[in-house]
Amino acid sequence: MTISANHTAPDTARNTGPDNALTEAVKKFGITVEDYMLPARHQIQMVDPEGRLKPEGEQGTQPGHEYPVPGDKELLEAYEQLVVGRRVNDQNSALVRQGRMAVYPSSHGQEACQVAAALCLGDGDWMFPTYRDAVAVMTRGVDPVQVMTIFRGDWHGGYDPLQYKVGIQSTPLTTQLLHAVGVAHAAKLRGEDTVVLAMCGDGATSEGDFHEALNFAAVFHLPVIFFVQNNKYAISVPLAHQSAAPSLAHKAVGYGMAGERVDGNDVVALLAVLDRAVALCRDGSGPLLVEANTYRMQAHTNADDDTRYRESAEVAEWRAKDPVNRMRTYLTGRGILDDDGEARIRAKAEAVAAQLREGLGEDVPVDPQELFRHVFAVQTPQLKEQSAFLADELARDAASDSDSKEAGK
Ligand SMILES: Cc1ncc(C[n+]2csc(CCOP(=O)(O)OP(=O)(O)O)c2C)c(N)n1
Ligand SMILES: [Mg+2]
Repeated sequence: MTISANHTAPDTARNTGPDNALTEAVKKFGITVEDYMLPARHQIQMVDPEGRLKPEGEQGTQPGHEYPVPGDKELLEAYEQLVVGRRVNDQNSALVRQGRMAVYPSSHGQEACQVAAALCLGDGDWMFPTYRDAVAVMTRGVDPVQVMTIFRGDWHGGYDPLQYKVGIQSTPLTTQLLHAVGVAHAAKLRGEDTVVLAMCGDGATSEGDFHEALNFAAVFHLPVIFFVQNNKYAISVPLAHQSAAPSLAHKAVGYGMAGERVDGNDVVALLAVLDRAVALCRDGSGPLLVEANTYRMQAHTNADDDTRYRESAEVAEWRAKDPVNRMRTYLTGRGILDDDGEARIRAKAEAVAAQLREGLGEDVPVDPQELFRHVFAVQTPQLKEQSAFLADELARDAASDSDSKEAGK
């Protein structure tokens, strides 16, 4: 996408105007614009894989990249959603095996990213998810059965994007980033304080649309957070074959936006970094790029055999960094979570799983004539002819069915 002359940037160039929100924000941090845009030297990690809160000096923060630990209420809510998210991932994988869902790209192991992406947003904000972000969409408040509708081969997306301010779960890689940027641009022109969270994977960062979306968002100072879940694989392609950059967060500075990398299996650090990113975007200091360092624990989808391209030892190494266990240990250790709390949360997760089994267990009523609807505003003669042909065939089928029933009496 070339930015043409009639797309004049609505405010001053980044480093010239005294009113530039980003420059003002950076001044507040007391560091240079470059040091602000470059990610901190280390990824932000607040709770280690053993569930211990790290001392402040070891969390990977540095001047201008400091993050307070989120409040207990937010952390407990996050844990609840982690447990529900894990249960939903595993329930859906079982439903695929039972033929109740056509496909499910599981986010098992990535639940911390999913939950934080939804919890950092306010009611008026927008989320643009991918096919792997069903748990994030559900955490945002969309009915679980509606969220999964897209994965059972039903023809529509399941939910109304406008009602929930959640785009459809995009399968064409990275198209959703452009939609996100468009919504952010519109919100800014209207003077709304909407923040837009745009999600993609590590593989998607190689798409042309990724470049176009980031460049446009940076030039127009749009309130977008590009949230990259680096789960180390794009189907069978490992990260080393995807990018030679020191990290995906480093890509941000090339566009003129701030980048940060965070432990994607540490929901505490994720919430801290994303909460601040939302606040910065709302203040006019967007866009930002946040890279979450995580791992896809299961195959790409049920149609993929991951043993053909990665070692089980690598998967085992990441199992030890599990986001759900880590948070449980941390909260239990702090006395925020006890056995009763755990039992209540588990019961809630079971209730959501039961809702999915029930909702997705019902057959979808199919009307074959829908093949011809919603394609053209005015139907073409060929489609009309095919539709009539199908109607005739269906009527003859129905008649022969009832004849054979009569004969069988
Ligand atoms: C435009 C486009 N090209 C190719 C594909 C096929 N495809 C589906 S998923 C995928 C890998 C994406 O990897 P990544 O962005 O890392 O996301 P992940 O699946 O790991 O969450 C590819 C190449 C697609 N869906 N869309
Ligand atoms: Mg990936």
